Amino acid sequence: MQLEKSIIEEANHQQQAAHQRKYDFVAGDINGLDTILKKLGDFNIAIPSWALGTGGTRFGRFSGGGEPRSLEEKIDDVGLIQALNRSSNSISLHIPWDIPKNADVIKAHAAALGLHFDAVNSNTFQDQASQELSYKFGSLHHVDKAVRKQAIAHNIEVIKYGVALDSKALSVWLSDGSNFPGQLNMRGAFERTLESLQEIYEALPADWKVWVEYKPYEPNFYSTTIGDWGQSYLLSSKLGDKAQTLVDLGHHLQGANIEQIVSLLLMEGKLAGFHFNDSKYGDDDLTVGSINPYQLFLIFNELVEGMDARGMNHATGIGWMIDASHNIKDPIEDLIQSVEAIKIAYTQALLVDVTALKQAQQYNDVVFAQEILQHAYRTDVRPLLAEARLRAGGALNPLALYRAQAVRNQLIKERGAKAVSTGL
Ligand code: AFD
Ligand code: MN
Ligand code: MN
Repeated sequence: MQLEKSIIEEANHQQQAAHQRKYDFVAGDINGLDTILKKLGDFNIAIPSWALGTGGTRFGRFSGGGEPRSLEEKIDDVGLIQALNRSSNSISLHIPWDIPKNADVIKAHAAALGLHFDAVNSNTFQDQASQELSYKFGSLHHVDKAVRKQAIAHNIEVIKYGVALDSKALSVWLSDGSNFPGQLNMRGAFERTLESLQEIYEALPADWKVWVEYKPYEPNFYSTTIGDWGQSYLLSSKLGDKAQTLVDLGHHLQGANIEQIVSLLLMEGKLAGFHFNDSKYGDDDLTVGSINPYQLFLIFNELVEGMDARGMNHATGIGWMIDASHNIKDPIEDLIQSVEAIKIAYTQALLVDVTALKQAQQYNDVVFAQEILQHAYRTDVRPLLAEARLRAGGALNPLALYRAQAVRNQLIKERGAKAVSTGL
């Protein structure tokens, strides 16, 4: 299904007066309002193809119904999100969960909804029925060269799918690691991973990047071969300019200062981009901003400052993507909430008085430095987001409209209550 433009316009019309009041109240105090609205209009976050169905844990999966049954239907769901929020104009595919059989048809389908393709993701953390050798003991780091070769070939195949879709990056997340001390020679595992990645790197087209994701544990519980940003940075440095480090917010041990990691990677030109989500304990993959929105703001504060220092375009300078799992929420509603949370944090970071902050830092005025940051963080920027959406043709309140239109019920009618999408 698609949402007619007239439905969005009608809903906006009804909410216009209330919106205007809230907008005028906030906008009056904001310097450079037009620039901020323009930046908000440009800022899009990619939606992962594997997040449009219900997620699960090893204990179970509870489908909410109406899940997309095919890649086309996944694209349709991203189209719905984009029509509502005008901030989600691309989709990131996971291969082999979502193989585009006919790239031209898939591209045209997406383009009709105003969408294009973000990074493509390889999958060597599961065995596929058709595959000859097992990844039980790893893929790119495997002790057996034949397994490594198979995993390298898969990544090169994923690049080919991406080229056909006009993607520009390959995102690699490996579950390679060990479950018990002694199982693995750590240096050997790292060296083999580097060698394998070098072969994949050679296959990248000139205008492509490879994004190396890290994660401290799970599914392996003793060591992960690319376990933290240092290990990823080491690999991406050795590989070359086309390799960068991908930060998934859930892939840190508790208490890690992610904003500092991000700041330094950006300084070195090695920050590929983000997989956004939120977490309380580990790789929880919860809705962005649902647990620790202040941390998200502090990350964006470093990003805005760092990108400005390097003269980078905020919208296109690095990759912005959600990587979450919707175990109990309607995935579309969850994604709408996540995109909103990301853009709220981004807007608040844009409001930071950089000159005053620099001065406070210079004079070691710790109290004032905190005041400056928290003043921005405590500003209710939601009316600014709504205004930017309105100007872009989206809905003033995407979630309310999604519910008012009973979109999920319509999807259940179209696809069935038991439709299950591919993914984890
Ligand atoms: C993993 C990683 C990742 C990967 C995904 C699969 O975060 O990016 O593609 O899960 O669902 O934890
Ligand atoms: Mn991820
Ligand atoms: Mn993850």
